[in-house]
Amino acid sequence: MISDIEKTGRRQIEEWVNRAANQTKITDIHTHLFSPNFGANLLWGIDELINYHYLISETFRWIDLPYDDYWKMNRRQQADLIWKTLFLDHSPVSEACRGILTTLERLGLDASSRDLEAYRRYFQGRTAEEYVDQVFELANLESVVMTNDPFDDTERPVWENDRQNVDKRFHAVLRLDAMLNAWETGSQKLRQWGYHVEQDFSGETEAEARRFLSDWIQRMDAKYMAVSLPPDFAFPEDSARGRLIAECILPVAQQTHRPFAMMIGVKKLTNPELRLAGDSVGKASIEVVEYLCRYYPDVKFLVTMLSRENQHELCVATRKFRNLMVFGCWWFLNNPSLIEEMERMRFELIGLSMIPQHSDARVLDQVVYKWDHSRRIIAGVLTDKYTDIAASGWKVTEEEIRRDVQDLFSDNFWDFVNR
Ligand code: HDL
Ligand code: ZN
Repeated sequence: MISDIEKTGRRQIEEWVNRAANQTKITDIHTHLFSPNFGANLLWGIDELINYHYLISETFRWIDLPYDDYWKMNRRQQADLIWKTLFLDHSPVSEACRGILTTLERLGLDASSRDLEAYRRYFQGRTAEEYVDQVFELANLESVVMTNDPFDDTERPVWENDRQNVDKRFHAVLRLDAMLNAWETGSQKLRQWGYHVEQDFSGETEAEARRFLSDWIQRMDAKYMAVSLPPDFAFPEDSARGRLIAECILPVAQQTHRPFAMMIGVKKLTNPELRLAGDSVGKASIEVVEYLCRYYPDVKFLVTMLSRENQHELCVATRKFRNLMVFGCWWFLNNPSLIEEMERMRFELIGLSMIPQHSDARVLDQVVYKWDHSRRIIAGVLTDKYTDIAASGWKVTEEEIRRDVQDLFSDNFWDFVNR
């Protein structure tokens, strides 16, 4: 039974929280989006939205088509198949399907028409540049943080020849999976680029790998270094990855004051036939996170874990280490039921000192739905939390709610990066 003060407080608090949650511009701290000057690397429009790898795996659950037959199709044919399977033959109730409907509606298109050709016509003749402006406005974004891979042959030339044209709303991150998780090929590429490294770590390998990291952090003005890691990630570890983290990543993170982001728990290519859609999840060790935060107190760690089973212990670890910043509801956790559970757990265990969400958007238009959905869920949980303290007589004000939401949606990240 809610008391009178709660009822009054609740309605007023809900109005304040919703206004703050909708009006506060977001820094989206992890995406796979690209500034338009990266060309085709920036995905946008209805056919890319429908071809999101989440929907590819969901489609294959319903069809017997050989995987290779799908991969031989062009994007339009692939989108037609996904649209028919997940939207027309079955109701689009999954979060990835629902997201497309939210985006269509926010773009002013008629989701009830189910007219894919009409949706395609909407995008004809558009340019990426002007669509970025429209989408940032719709999603109320301040900026996004990209995932930048110097080992990607289509991306590296832009950093070498056209970095002055990177849109200032797109911040860079030095993504290091191709170095840390594939040192044999990674070391070969570093050698090609003039870094004197050897796979067996002989000679000046460690110093040269550090030079590579420093060079690219500077070239990109990378806000942090990042890597995705398997469920069995261990540290310290007598492996190439263990040595690179210990002797290269951590020293450079300390020298540059750039955080090291660990995205832990991805099981790569559980079903390789699905390619990018084939990755899965596994519970990882929180002890590794605790060890790194404890023994490297001068390094800042951004951490997100993929398994639901890791979330509570990650919150507790975050309480223990001020150099640990938990962020987001990553990938298979980015669904309303789990976002709600995770944010409630975080607000109750660590208060407002965390980064509640990132979009992980791969297609520009996705930020519209990913943030619509998350703003609403986060606002709902925050309303409960403020109402709880108001019920005890605490004076909740709109000004302080706006301050707190600004921290959650942007300033906690920038304060951590710049600390
Ligand atoms: O490693 C990552 O950054 C993951 O987010 C993968 O890119 C994954 O494929 C993804 O898009 N998850 O949302
Ligand atoms: Zn990602």
